[in-house]
Amino acid sequence: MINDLFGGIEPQQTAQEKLAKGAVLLRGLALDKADDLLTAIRHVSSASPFRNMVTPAGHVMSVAMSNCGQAGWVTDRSGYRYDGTDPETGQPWPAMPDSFMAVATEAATKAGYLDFRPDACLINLYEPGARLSLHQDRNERDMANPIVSVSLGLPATFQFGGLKRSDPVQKYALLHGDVAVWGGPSRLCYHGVLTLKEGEHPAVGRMRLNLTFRGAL
Ligand code: MD3
Ligand code: FE
Repeated sequence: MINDLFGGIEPQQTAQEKLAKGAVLLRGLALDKADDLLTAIRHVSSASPFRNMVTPAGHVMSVAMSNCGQAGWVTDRSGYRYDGTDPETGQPWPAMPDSFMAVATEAATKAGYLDFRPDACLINLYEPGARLSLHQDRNERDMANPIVSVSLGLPATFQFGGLKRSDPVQKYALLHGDVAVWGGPSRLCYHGVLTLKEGEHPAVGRMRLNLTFRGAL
């Protein structure tokens, strides 16, 4: 019976939701990898601790950040850029953990980006009250690379707009284990995260963590 090859047990399949041209949401793709990713985040942040960076306008960001890979995203009074050195430690950023690279390439492949090899991963830590205002990611050299994002911990409301800041935004809930891939025509779309609500996640605690994988160099 061709319709019952798996005896009624379907192979693991994550829902694939198209958000826009080039943007795909893979609900729960990282659920079974979350414990490994959390262990790797602890490892990275023990070498390059989370810190609240300062924007060029002089505002302290409410989101705390760290990075791993060949380059990390940094901001200070002189601007936004990628840097091979962590300015807080004076050392190279920690290497990209294998579990990070594996989830990034799996997601990109599922979304149709077959040879994405990220060289940078920005790790965002949100505590209740933290937010990320509407922005574009435009510090990466080659916009042909997608960005892969992995959400862990408390749920957040994500805003996704158009190519102009004033374009209307759609809102999506991003939950523990959700993975999204942003490329092609959506690569330069404005996006942001609304103020994180109070809560306690069973595996992650009172926070949200987000990994964004980038081809920066
Ligand atoms: C859409 N992070 O670090 S991930 C960022 O949840 C950032 O921490 C958010 O925006 C977070 O820059 C959102 C989802 C995301 C990331 C990059 C995008 C959406 C994107 C690039 C283009 C379009
Ligand atoms: Fe962004």
